Amino acid sequence: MNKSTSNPNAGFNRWALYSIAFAIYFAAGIAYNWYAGEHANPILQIIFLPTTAIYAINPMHAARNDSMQGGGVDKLNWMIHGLMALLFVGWVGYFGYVLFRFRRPVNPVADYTGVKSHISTYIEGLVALVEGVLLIGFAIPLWAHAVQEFPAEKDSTVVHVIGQQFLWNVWYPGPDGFGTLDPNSGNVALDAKDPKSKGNFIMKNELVVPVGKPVIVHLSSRDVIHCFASKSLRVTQDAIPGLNIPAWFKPAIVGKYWIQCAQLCGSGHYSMRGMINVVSEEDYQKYLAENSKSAVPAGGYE
Ligand SMILES: [Cu+2]
Repeated sequence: MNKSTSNPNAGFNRWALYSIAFAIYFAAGIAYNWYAGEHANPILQIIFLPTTAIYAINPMHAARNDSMQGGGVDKLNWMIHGLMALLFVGWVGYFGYVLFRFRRPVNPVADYTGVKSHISTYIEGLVALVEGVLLIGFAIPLWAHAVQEFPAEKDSTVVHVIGQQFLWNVWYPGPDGFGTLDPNSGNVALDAKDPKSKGNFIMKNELVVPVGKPVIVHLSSRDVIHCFASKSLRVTQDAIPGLNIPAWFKPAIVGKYWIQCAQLCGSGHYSMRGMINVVSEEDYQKYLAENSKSAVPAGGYE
């Protein structure tokens, strides 16, 4: 037997030393990340990984919600993170307690009876209950609102967005609505033979919409699965070849927002970014008028 195991206090002292060292490291990490903010050095951020992770999920750094329909997503996100934080503190706290309480120097012989209390079962039941409330009471209604409670097309800006390796084609309707696409074209192009294509136009990586009005985006893809995601506008929906999947959002603030493809879709995935330009109704009408003029001429090309 060496000296440390014969002394019942030796284990505790070592453990206390580790705890103090970790507390200092943790505090230094918090201080560093707080101080450095967005200019933090990546190597130091890795060295201070536990606190960097906490700093990274800081809601102050999450994309600001600039949509009118996205508040529920944020609320649900908060509740789920709150529950997870509670479980994290509970589990880690209990883990630390067990390490200390059952340390070797004071428990040289194992206890083969174990715990008789049922409290852990009750706690598990309670956690499952809270998770059930989050799922049935909040998550499912939120999803139903996003995918079933669509705003009326007549009150909305309606466009088609077609993903393609590695860009977004945005198809705007003309005065008679949407025409047809040319199936023989190697690109996403309008079929000028269809009279309804008159005034339609297709822009690349640019979606201009008026503020304060719902936008319905009919999503599809001409090659692989892409995903139309704009974090600040709280909209994310896959674009799948052969399907027309509508998604909607309601921009609240004039500004520019990224559309980032959120499905790994090939070697150029990283560069598959478009821009949603939220403008005033007046500017939107100007934009439509300007681009319809240079669009498919009346009567087609025949
Ligand atoms: Cu993509």
